[in-house]
Amino acid sequence: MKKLIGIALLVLSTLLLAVPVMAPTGEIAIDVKPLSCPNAINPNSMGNTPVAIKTTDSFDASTVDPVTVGFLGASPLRWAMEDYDSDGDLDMVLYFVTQECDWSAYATRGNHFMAGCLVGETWGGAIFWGSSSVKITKALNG
Ligand SMILES: [Ca+2]
Ligand SMILES: [Ca+2]
Repeated sequence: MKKLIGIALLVLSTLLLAVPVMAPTGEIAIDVKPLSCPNAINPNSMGNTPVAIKTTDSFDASTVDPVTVGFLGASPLRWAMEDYDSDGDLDMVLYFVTQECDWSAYATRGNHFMAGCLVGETWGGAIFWGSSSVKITKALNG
């Protein structure tokens, strides 16, 4: 019986210790096509779509684990820390191959707006997400 209580206490203390490691989740600010508005996208383009993760009072973009980030189902080709909005803090700008992004559910016609959703994790395991409007300029070919 004493042994069981000991094991129970051990399990309990392990759980309590694990709590601070469990990171919070939250919505963050992103900017599709940084500094450009509206965020016009031709889903048939051979190029890349840049998306900035902004550093704000409540989120530090340097805590982002870039390989966990997905934008409309695509993984980033490359990324860089830069102060793209010139507000004095470093943001993360990620580049996605436009044709790897899943526009198919939305791009049945040209010239309309949809939500560009980004998800990812910090190095500490906190899940975050962000969304920005995107203007689809052309219907998706094929
Ligand atoms: Ca933009
Ligand atoms: Ca900045």
